[in-house]
Amino acid sequence: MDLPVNGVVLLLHLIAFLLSAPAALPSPSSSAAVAGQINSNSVLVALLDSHYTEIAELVEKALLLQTLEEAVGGNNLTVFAPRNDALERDIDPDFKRFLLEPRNLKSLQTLILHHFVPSRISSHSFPSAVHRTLAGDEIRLSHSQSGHHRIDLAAIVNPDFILRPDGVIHGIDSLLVPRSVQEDFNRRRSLTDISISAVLPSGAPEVDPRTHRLKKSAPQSPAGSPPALPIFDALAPGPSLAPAPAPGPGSGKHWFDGHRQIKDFIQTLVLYGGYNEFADILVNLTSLATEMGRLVSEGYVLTVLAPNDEAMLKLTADQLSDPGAPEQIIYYHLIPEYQTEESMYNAVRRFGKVGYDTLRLPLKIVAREADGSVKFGQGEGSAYLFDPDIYTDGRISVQGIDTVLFPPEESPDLTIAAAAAKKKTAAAGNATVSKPRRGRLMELGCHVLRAFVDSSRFNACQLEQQRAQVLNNESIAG
Ligand SMILES: *[C@@H]1O[C@H](CO)[C@@H](O)[C@H](O)[C@H]1NC(C)=O
Ligand SMILES: *[C@@H]1O[C@H](CO)[C@@H](O)[C@H](O)[C@H]1NC(C)=O
Ligand SMILES: *[C@@H]1O[C@H](CO)[C@@H](O)[C@H](O)[C@H]1NC(C)=O
Ligand SMILES: CC(=O)N[C@H]1CO[C@H](CO)[C@@H](O)[C@@H]1O
Repeated sequence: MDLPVNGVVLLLHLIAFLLSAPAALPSPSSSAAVAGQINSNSVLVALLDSHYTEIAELVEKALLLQTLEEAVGGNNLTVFAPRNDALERDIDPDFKRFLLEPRNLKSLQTLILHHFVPSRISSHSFPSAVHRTLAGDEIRLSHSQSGHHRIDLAAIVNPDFILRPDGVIHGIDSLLVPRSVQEDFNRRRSLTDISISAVLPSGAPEVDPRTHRLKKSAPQSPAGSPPALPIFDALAPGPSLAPAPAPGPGSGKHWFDGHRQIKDFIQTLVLYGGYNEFADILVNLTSLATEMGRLVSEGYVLTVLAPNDEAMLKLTADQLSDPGAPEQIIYYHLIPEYQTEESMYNAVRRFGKVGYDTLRLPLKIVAREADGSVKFGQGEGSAYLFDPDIYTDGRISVQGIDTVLFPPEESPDLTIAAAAAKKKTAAAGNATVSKPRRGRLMELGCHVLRAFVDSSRFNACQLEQQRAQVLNNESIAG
């Protein structure tokens, strides 16, 4: 008799669950969640590193990182990020206090998820529409007379501010408060008058105190356009700056000499000390250095994980003998993003594991936190960030590491090969374990060093090379 009633109750519960917690549903195709790591190029990492620090902080306070990670694993995410002032100045202090009280965590979560849409809404697909947010309710995109697009009551002041393969961030000028949160707040205040608004009224024109003129809102920039600032003014930005898009063939405005930049950083490595082997390889592989220079000239950014000399000396001849092997090794150490020690450390601390793309496509380097530092790679072959920020100029960042990294599927063979080679040399006498290879590297390195750096360094290189040969001959003789 009461069986059907139970069925209905169950169904209602199910519906309520589906409506209230779409974000919590694990997506079967959630690649990021399955792999247990988030891509460093993810829109989520970009948000946390962006200048939208207030909303980023609230995402963490609301304990939503995992929910959002899962959401971005299965779908693109569109983030409507309120500018910091919207959460600092333009918000009722009582409302902010309410949000930060632990017992109101649910309201805070709903508020934050209300700014995320689980699909990609680029500015070119802005026509008026209603979108369902991760909080389960709806927001309305519309067009205002002033030319701004609006999302509910907020103006979209920075459309396409950050574009990533898995999502997009639009900057908006005020907080989006879902009705349910507004009601929770009013209930808490024991006010029945719904008309009290959590967000202070806006609309009073802002006056710039220096010029005594009205402040103009930021000009709208079309999708994919380069940063408004000239490139020289934009130098030394933080990691939040999105890389400038590459100009099409022939359209490159070469304001910026990437080749000079590459030379600078190689010289910095040499002066820094302990990274000569790596510098030498880069110098020898002129095509590689040229390619890096070209990329940087065209607005791309690079992070170089430079293994120190000690690590490079552990490489065996076998590992370097295949044609193209040195290039493959170097390409695996180049990340096409601008990352500093701080940005990488923050990312691994927040997400546990972060996957960085390398120029050796499609291979990635996995980083995680270990001992208060960043550790790259897995198991035996993992490397610590050893000398942070050796060179950082906003486009190229060089981070010293203490082991040469190999992709996971390669490393077992290589470690076996390395172990075999080690045994061989140990049997032959262990004084010169790695010298033969050093001679080889130096041989590679000296050739083009002259072209890139200076001749005194070239001579030193040749001397070093002869010494290595002597040792090499001795070890073969012994
Ligand atoms: C995200 O959007 C991009 C561009 O539309 C698309 O190529 C990509 O497959 C989407 N990713 C997911 C997980 O849907
Ligand atoms: C290897 O080096 C160790 C210490 O440096 C030494 O004790 C050992 O005798 C050496 N073995 C050979 C085969 O030379
Ligand atoms: C080392 O041996 C090679 C041939 O094996 C020889 O050409 C070279 O001159 C030798 N170098 C030194 C410094 O003895
Ligand atoms: C990749 C590359 O250009 N390697 C060169 C490094 O220098 C040696 C010695 O001059 C050349 O033989 C290699 O071709």
